Amino acid sequence: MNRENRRNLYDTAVKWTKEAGLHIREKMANTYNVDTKAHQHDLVTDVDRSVEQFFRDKVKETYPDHRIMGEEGLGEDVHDLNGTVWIIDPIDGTVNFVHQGCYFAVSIGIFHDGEPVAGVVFDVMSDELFSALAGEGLWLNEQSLPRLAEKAIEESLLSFNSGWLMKDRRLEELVNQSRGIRSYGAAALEMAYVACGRIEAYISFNLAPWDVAGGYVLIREAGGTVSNFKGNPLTFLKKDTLLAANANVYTEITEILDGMDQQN
Ligand code: 2AM
Ligand code: CA
Ligand code: CA
Ligand code: CA
Repeated sequence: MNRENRRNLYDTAVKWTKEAGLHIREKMANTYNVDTKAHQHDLVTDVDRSVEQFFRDKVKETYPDHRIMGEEGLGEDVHDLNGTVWIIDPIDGTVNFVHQGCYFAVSIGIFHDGEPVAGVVFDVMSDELFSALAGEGLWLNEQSLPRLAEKAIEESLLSFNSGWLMKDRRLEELVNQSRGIRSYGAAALEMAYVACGRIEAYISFNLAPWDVAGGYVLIREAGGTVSNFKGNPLTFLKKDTLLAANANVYTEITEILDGMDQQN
């Protein structure tokens, strides 16, 4: 894909994501249906489905040869990243959306033959749109963002949810050594915050490709590091663990976690 096509694809993804944001605001003004999925932490609404449908219709109409992998399953069953693939989370942070009416995002990651092209994460209620065009830069709304500066863990804010702390006590050491822990309940937003330097790392034990695809493109463009807990690159084809961080904080975190492993 040439540079002009990549730029056009990025511009289109940003435009549609803004439209999706307006659509969500309209839907929020009315009642919508909420269902539980796998367990009580896991909700889905009519709005999640209609936003995914919106992207599916737009992509199919404009780029019939592109494929879509979306959380709500309205796209294709995608088992490889050949050609152009849109990885879509129509609403990331559905529990926040339902309970708080804020702190949720639309997340889009576009890949071509496995390489990132564009990432868009839109915090609809705060009107913050984080976007990246691979190799060309990273923006918060119209403002270009710099690459991340080096930070020590002592001056870093980290983000993970409390359930993970109960599951893996090694995280206690990160609580001790960092400046503080935050937990926002929306993976795509937390990755966007790593990319713009509001927090230095985001950790999760179980995320799907649509949770991480948009944020991955942002963090990569910011010069941060993203992998699973084993240090392997994400495949965007299955659920996985995630360590997404400012590059040198990433190294410090892996040293702390590996050091704890050796003590056990
Ligand atoms: P979602 O809102 O799109 O489902 C919550 O801590 C974060 O984890 C959200 O980004 C949420 O995305 C994601 N997540 C991934 N799998 C989940 C699950 N099974 N239940 C709840 N949240 C999940
Ligand atoms: Ca969900
Ligand atoms: Ca999600
Ligand atoms: Ca979702």
